[in-house]
Amino acid sequence: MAKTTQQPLVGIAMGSESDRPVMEEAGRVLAEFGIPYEIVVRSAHRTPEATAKWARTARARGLRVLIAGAGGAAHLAGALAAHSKLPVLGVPLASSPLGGFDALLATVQMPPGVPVGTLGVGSWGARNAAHLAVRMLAVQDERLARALESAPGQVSARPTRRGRVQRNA
Ligand code: RP5
Repeated sequence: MAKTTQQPLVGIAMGSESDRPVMEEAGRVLAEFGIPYEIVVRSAHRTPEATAKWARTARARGLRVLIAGAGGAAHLAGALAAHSKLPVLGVPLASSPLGGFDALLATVQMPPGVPVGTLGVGSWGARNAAHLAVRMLAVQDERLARALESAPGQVSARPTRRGRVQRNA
């Protein structure tokens, strides 16, 4: 388990070591905002009991948001939401021959009452899960809210003459 030295606020779980390169992109975004996080491998089908325990103890360990990335049979985010009332953000990964569309459907289509906030497939989703976690934490953290306001925007609100959204970066 990788950890920063401070008490982690965000927990990132991924179904396999093979998911790490993509899910570390979420960690990099959190680090940019100075948010301590932990990143672990937990699988809903390979290590179901360890996964349940990680989710059940998350709040007591100081975590405030959970991010789950999984590809094949992508029920990890849903499994975390079954065991924790913390907000769970799901990142479908393109590990299977179906290119991640299967993971997207498995992650997004949760029945009412067991919510998973589902992001896009792969790297974009991992990065946006972290950005969303930052915004969630900023609701009650003035320092973070100010950091968000002064962070360079990825997308300008100003449309171009052709009606497209103009990118700043
Ligand atoms: C899922 O199956 C994991 O989240 C991963 O995306 C996929 C393949 O896992 P490995 O066979 O590479 O361990 O459980």
